[in-house]
Amino acid sequence: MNKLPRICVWHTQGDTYRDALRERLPDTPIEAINAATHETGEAVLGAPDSGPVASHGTSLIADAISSAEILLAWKVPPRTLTSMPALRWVQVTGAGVDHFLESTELSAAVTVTRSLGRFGIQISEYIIGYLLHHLIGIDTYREKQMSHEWARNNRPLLADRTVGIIGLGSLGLPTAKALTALGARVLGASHSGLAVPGIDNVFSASSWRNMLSECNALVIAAPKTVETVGMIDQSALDALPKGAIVINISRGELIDEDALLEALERGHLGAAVLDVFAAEPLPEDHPLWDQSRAWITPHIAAPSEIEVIADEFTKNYRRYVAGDSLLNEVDRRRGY
Ligand code: OXD
Repeated sequence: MNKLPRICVWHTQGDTYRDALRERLPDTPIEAINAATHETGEAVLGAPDSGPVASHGTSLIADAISSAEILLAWKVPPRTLTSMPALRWVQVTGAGVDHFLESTELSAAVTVTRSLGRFGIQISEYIIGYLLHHLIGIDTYREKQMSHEWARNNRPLLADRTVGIIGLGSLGLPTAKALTALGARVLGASHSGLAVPGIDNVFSASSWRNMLSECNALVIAAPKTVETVGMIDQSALDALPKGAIVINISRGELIDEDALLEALERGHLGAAVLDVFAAEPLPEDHPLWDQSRAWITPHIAAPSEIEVIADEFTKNYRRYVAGDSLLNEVDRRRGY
């Protein structure tokens, strides 16, 4: 039998990923490198069974990297990819692949695939949870409960609201379907603007601003590309109706954060639900923390579930070995 292609896993939970893959691919050479953090990607532990880098891990890391044909990772620090001469395929453990596509170190010959995980379900639940929380007024009733107050407010329905979704891919589309099932009117924006069943109207990359004035809530679910960075600028925010809710589960860089803060401060926006930020972790002294209309979560809307990602990767690995086309391959030119 030909030698099976080597896999290198680079992740903060590298060992757990490696063990999950070894269960599924017992004959495959798999090395794991535990990165200290996702932010720096810096490695702290050696390859399997090697112990800390400080003792004898460094050369094992170098070996694992230089001989791997396949990389499973969320992100890697500078100079990793240039140390991988055998690399042919990167599977990203998340939905967004911007960290790799932005790297000038990624050779054009390397295929990039992304994971689908259960991100679509996770994102839909997150978005609908926050929308309902705001519409029902859960916090207000909780406060009234504390003071034993029987005070009834209006009870707006999601079914009477219009939600705009920017990005109708593996995250935006399931959300659109779930919202439609609850009776909300959904508008969407995608690069092509092609009609999608169940979505009232789909706008294109050149016409998406036309939908904003109708959106009681705006969900940002588009990938980070040269086209989308900074797209939610002050004029986009101003075009939303007063009191609208902005929800960002994509990448912080899609929104002009200063303009967002200003729109929250002057009460033009009713709320911003933010899972992602231009700088992560959000710096401790960032004004968004103390903005009462901002709802902040630490990039948890759609966590990668190791067992699910391991299943998905294994399926693709078998296709790779068989010479079949890979699932969820990214168009590197388009950026998603
Ligand atoms: C992803 C993410 O891209 O979690 O999967 O941000």
